[in-house]
Amino acid sequence: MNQIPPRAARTQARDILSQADHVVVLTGAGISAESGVPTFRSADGLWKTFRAEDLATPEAFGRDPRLVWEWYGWRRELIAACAPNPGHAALARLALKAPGRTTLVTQNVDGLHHRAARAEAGDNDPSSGLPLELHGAIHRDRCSGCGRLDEEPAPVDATSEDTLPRCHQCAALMRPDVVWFGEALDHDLLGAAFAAAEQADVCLVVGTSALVYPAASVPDVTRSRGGVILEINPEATALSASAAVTLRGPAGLILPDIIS
Ligand code: BJW
Ligand code: ZN
Repeated sequence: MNQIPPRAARTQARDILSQADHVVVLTGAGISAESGVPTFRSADGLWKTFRAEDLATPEAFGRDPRLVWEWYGWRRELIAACAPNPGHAALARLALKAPGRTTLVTQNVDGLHHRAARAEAGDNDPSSGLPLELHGAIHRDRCSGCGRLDEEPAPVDATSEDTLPRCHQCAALMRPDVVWFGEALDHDLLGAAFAAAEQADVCLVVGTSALVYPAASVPDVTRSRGGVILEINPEATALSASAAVTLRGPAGLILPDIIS
């Protein structure tokens, strides 16, 4: 895990990033691995122990909302105990230093990019460092009936179906505000991500297996418009063959090195 790619590749990545007019960054679970948040498909990933069909689909929630809430309650607690790492901080600096030049797009629901942007911005406006969260945010509740959001829900009691949170507007069950398999991503967020990918000369892809669509199309959009893909991942992925530069190693070590 502590491998760091050769100096020449890091220099090349630094040059590509500094010469770009527009950069789109796509992150996945791997950027938060060094913060202690489990990935999904790595050797010790969540999908090695848990079945996505039982926990991360609307059908699973319809069948057994208590089980789904129990799992999300456990993950909320785990994530609440984690903090952004130097990789999140470096990306936040990249996005904050020239507003409008860099767009952060994440598949992660852990909120760590947000926290890093606020920390790096200090007393300044953090908004250009905030990511488009394509798969939602695990700390928020959303009504499964009327869609009402609750930004600061109370901890969920998943001891029985009767104790699960319900909407105070329409009485339907509340659910985590995340995107499950088979559900559409937010139309405006996805549109903004693809628009940034079309405009970008560089798509920096960090810590994703690039297997889940439509998010995995973001780098392809940049490449189809003549831009290049720069990948940071300790493992080869579905995207590696299309990347102009691949830096094999942990994001928390590599990103601070290539982003000044
Ligand atoms: C490190 C590291 C370190 C480790 N540093 N790196 C086209 C083709 C085939 C299928 C489809 C298709 N289009 C749609 C589909 C179906 C499906 C899909 O993509 N399935 C494939 C898996 C086969 N997609 C969907 O269902 C999506 N919806 C949709 O398409 O809707 C259509 C529709 C339209 C209109 C009406 C209705 C429907 C929704 C997908 C939602 C995904 N949701 C999840 C759960 C989110 C909530 C939660 O967290 O509980 O999102 S699944 C999970 O996978 C999560 C992630 O965001 C997502 C991606 O995972 P990610 O981030 O890539 O993580 P890993 O674990 O896979 O990879 C980690 C990487 O990090 C590894 O490569 C490591 O090596 C690396 N790494 N340490 C850097 N230190
Ligand atoms: Zn409601």
